[in-house]
Amino acid sequence: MPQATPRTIEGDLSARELRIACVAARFNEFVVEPLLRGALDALARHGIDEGRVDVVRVPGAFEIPIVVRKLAASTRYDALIALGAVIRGDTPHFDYVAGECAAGLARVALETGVPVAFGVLTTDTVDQALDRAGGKAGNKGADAALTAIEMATLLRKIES
Ligand code: INI
Repeated sequence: MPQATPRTIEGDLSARELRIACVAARFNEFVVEPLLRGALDALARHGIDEGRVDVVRVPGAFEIPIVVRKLAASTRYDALIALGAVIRGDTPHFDYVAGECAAGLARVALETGVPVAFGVLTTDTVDQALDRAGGKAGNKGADAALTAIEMATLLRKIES
C-alpha cells in the first residue's frame, strides 16, 4: 500500500495583499529608526505597497503592547510589527520594560489571533543594539518584517 505523506503547511513571503502596521518606540530613537527602515525596506522588497503599511509611534517599549492590541482588535491588519530598543545600561527599569513588553505582545497575539513580530531589541549595551539595527549582526527590524509576512500567510492558509 502506498504510504501517505504528511501535508506540510507553511507560510511564504508573498506580501502583496497583506496589510501591516509597525509600532515603533521613540525611546532610543537612534536605534529604533534603523530598525523601522529595515522593516519597511523588507516589506517593500517583498512587494507590499506603501499604502498598505501604517507606522504608529509610541513613547517607549512599555507602551507598545496596548497600541498593538488596539490595532489587532481593529481587524484592519494581517500582522503587526513591534519595534523598540531596551538597553540595560544602568537602568533598573530594564527588566520591567523588556519583560512587560515581551509578555504583553505575546498575550495580544494569543488573545487576538493576529501575529505580532517581536522586533524589540533587549541588549546590555548600545553597541550590541546598533550591531542588530543594521550593523554587523544584521537588522532585526527586517527579520521581524519577514516573520510578520510568514506568519500572516501561514495563518491565512490554516484558516482557508
Ligand atoms: N523604553 C524603551 O523603549 N527602552 C528603554 O531602554 C527604556 N529604559 O531603559 O528605561 C524605556 N523606558 C521608557 C518606558 O518604555 C516607558 O515609555 C516609560 O516608563 C513611561 O511609561
